[in-house]
Amino acid sequence: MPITAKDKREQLIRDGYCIFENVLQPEMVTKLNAMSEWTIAQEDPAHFDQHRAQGCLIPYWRFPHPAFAELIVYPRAMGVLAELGFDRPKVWSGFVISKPPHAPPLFWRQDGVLWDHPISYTDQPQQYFLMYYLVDTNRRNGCLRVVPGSHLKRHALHGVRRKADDGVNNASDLDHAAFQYAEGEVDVPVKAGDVVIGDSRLMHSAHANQCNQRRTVLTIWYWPGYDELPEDVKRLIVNHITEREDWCRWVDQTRHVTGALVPVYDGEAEQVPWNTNPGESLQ
Ligand SMILES: O=C(O)CCC(=O)C(=O)O
Repeated sequence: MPITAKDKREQLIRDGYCIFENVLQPEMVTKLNAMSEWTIAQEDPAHFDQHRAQGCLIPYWRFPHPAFAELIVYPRAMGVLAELGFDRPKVWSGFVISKPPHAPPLFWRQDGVLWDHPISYTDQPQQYFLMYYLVDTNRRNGCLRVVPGSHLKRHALHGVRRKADDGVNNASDLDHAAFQYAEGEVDVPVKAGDVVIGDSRLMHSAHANQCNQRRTVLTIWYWPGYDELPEDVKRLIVNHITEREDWCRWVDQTRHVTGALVPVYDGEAEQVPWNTNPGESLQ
């Protein structure tokens, strides 16, 4: 597959993220805003207290809505992945993450799960997020922040220890190290309809929403070069879906739309252990 977006691909591999502008058409942004509001209205109030730092974190299969399935296969997004050289991506999870007005910042995090596998210490494309903000974002309403290059290089944030009930997820301890300024961080403001593509291992966070309007992002995980991944990684990817009844039900119900993007693995390999903490090989 020829790579036509060479500069962006280089940035994605080197810095861990890149942005494509105007990917969603305005009608799609309107439709997704309506879908997000509907989804948020279905959720249990306790969820929002537990996830105050994110606002909410609602997977697409929890309250299935056709607009989310449409977004997963959105032709212009698939076109962008193809420009980056990925014409056979597979999809994984995806979430509505929405900060209400006057909401706290997100804590620093990375979302790699393959740290037990040597592939995590290479620049081979693995797991990418596609993030669609549904309003224009800036520092005041909670834009994304990232530490460029932190997917490949150890940063002080990798040493920040987390415990259960440490006041981070529910943002009750904003003095925690996971909320502080990070060396090298940059803001990533975007317009509604742009897409931010990023490496799951990238350290990222978001500013507080100090405005009166909700700030929603839809994030979808893909495995852009699935066919090239090792067998034990493919096994982990597929197991993660098949272990969840609600996710499998969603796959069955939306197969006519998303079928080509659902990962399949029929081999004999055992899955690599799920590990979200980088080992010493990350220097
Ligand atoms: O809220 C955001 O801007 C990003 C959210 C996110 O990436 C996360 O919760 O992992």
